[in-house]
Amino acid sequence: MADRPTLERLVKLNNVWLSRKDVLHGVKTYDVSVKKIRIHTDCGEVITVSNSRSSASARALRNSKYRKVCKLCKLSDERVNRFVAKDFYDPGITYVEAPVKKSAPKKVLKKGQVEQPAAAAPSTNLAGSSSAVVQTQPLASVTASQSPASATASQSPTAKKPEESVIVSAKDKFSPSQRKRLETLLVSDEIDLDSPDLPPFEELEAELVSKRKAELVDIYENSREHMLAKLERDISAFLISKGFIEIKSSILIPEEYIIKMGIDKDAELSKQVFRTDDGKCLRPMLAPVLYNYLHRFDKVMPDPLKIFEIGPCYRKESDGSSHLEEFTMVNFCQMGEGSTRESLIQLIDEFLAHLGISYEIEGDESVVYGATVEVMHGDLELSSAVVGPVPMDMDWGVSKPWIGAGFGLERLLKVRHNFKNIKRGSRSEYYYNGIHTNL
Ligand code: ATP
Ligand code: 9VF
Repeated sequence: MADRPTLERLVKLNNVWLSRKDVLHGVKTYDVSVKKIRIHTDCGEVITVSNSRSSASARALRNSKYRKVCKLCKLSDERVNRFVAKDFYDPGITYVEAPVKKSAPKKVLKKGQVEQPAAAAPSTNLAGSSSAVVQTQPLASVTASQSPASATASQSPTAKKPEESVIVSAKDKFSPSQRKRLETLLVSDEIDLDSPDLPPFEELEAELVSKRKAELVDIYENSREHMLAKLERDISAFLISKGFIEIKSSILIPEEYIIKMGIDKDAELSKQVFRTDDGKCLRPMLAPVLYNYLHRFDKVMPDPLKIFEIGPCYRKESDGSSHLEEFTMVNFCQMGEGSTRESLIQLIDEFLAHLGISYEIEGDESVVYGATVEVMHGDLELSSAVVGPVPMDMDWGVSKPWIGAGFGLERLLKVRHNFKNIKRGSRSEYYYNGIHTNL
């Protein structure tokens, strides 16, 4: 048995199209992409819809019910009759109707529209401690210019009683989805969404959208730099000025490097590694290849040897606001003379002073290195730093004292820009320099 005919097949065989208002059009041409079908009707309309068997358009075409025929399309009776006769099934193939899904229909959200929660809770909360008096809107004043979301909000049980004053808790002023949209539009904590003095959702949303658009245009007209790329360039220039040589190595590394770093199969970090099927993995850290460089360049360069690399690292993570699965690490290390704890701390101090980021130093234990120097900003770990030698050096052919530190660049951006979530400064299609791109 075959599945129902695709939308493309329905269009191809009948050469007609049913509009949302059940008006029957003639199809002049159509183009098909991986997911969509774009129909050019005989009357000159262009419609793009999902090329799915289960879409409303496909169902409508299968049901062959039309309300009227488009006059401009000048459809022949033969085309209309063929459509009504349901002549789109291939003889010899038995088609099945897939069971209708019980789940709620997918909501299509328009630009700027915010999805309402399933049970649109009224915003009344008489028990609320920080409360504001809100004048509810009479239904008649819901204008066409309001977004469907705001219209729905106005028709909530609270709004049904016209011109009535109710006490609304500041915390409940916005529905969960409205709050989510506003949080997305805020870059840091520039506005307290629990403040009682805020304007209504649609006003605040419009205000924030225009502010964020202006900021993006400003970037486009002036700096045109991505904050993550710029930070990488700044750090690179700083370390080069301090005598470190820049390395760029492969992001795909042999899986055995993980074991060689003392991370055995049962260790938490081992489970976080993204493996490919040819004995390689996406590097979760820069240290293995830096070890190889220390070993090789020690035979070439004068002592002390100072190297660094900046680049993407990958780890399977579950904790959201400070962890990314794809992040950028800088790892700098020095081997040979002067590689002491004091010089490590001095270097970290100069590095963070250069970036304008405050920090505290703490001690910790790591599976890889044993004792580490943790560089913290409040509760957030900015870096793990180590004073070698460590026993593992033997496996990498390294025999001199060393110091090294690894910093996550997105964590540095999070602190510098006071982002609530680390994603704002990461590689992303959703945020540009901390600004949401869906405006
Ligand atoms: P945490 O304990 O916070 O998960 P970690 O001790 O596993 O970090 P290290 O292996 O020491 O991290 O990596 C050095 C630095 O790289 C960290 O201090 C942090 O700045 C950054 N880093 C590590 N993992 C991530 C991640 N998943 N997302 C963003 N940055 C990360
Ligand atoms: C400290 C962070 C082993 C001599 C080439 C350099 C360091 C930084 C550790 C990183 C890691 N280590 N996430 O080593 O600088 O490796 O766990 Si080296």
